[in-house]
Amino acid sequence: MALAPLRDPLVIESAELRLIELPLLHPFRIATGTMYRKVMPIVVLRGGGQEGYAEGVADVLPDYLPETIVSSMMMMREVFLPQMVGRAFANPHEIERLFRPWRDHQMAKAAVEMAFWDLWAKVQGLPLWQVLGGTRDQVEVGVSLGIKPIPDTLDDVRLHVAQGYRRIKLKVMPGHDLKLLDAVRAEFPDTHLTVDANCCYTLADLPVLRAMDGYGLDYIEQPLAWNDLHDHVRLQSLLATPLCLDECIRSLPDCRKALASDAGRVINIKVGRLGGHVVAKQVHDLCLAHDVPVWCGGMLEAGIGRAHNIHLCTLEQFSRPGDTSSSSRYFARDIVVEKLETSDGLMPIPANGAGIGVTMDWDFLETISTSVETIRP
Ligand code: OSB
Ligand code: MG
Repeated sequence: MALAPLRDPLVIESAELRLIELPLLHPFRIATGTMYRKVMPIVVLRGGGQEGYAEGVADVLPDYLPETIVSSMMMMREVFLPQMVGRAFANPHEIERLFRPWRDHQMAKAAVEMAFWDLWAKVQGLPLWQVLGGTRDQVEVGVSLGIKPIPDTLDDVRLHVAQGYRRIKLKVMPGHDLKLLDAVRAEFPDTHLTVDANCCYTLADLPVLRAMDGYGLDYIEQPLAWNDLHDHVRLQSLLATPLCLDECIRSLPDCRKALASDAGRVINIKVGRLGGHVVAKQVHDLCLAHDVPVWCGGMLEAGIGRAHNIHLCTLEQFSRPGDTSSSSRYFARDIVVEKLETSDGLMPIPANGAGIGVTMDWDFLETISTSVETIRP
């Protein structure tokens, strides 16, 4: 990635760390639990006369990956932000290098690294997609539909197909899979369809997983354990449908090993899970070199995280529709002023100014903040 250094390194003058709570319009149920509201850290970095923003994507409980709101807030407050504030950085790679020795905590690293990208792009007066090296001006999106009774899911599929979404992803779990696929395929024989199991099957479920081969799915997302590439290798060898890895890919070496062992043939890139845009871009580049399709996953982000994701999707190898659908599907009111809405399954790149191209709705943010702290040199 050609990252022109600034003429003068960018000094991080201060950081603000907030926790906000945003109600979800509809509960979102996946195999591991149900989410009713989003609790999320917001990071603001100040320097060079600008502000850079990011959201953290950890959950309250360690139900997706081991990180939690508590652990990621602690790591940002005690470790990552104090290492940045008062110091100067020439580009985001220096942030990635600074945090690389510290094990795990990718979501906490990602939030501060992403805020730096936004700030760094703004100081240069450039949109984030351009400094990331993106090549498209709109991105194709699909939707991820949470677990509901089958008739309700059919209504959801009808609605989103009619809205032009380019792919429908159904959350599944043991006991809620083949009947659902029968019903959806009966009405939508040609729709791009995928399933996401969030790790809830094992190789003992092989008969069900084999049967999924019969539904013309684009891929099966993360059927097996979050830390088990080995079993995915075995499963992929027994299925015709490509496996897509989400939880299993938490670093560039994870992706290298997955591709080398054929543990999956599609990669879900989530910036938060990978520790930031630098690693997300490295995973993207590796997949590009191996001709493996990637797409951008989501964590029910509000407008700041969603805007970051949309900019990332402009990179060349994001050849499958992502989960970065309209903000109004999730929230009655978002934390940014601009509306992040799709039209015919296409999401425009936010472009209100440099960086992530959206404006924080500070008045609203204040009303939903449960804590605010400032980190100074
Ligand atoms: O596995 O992709 C996932 C949401 C929370 C945790 C994990 C996942 C998801 C989603 C939602 O699928 C995607 C979205 O943001 O709409
Ligand atoms: Mg997933």
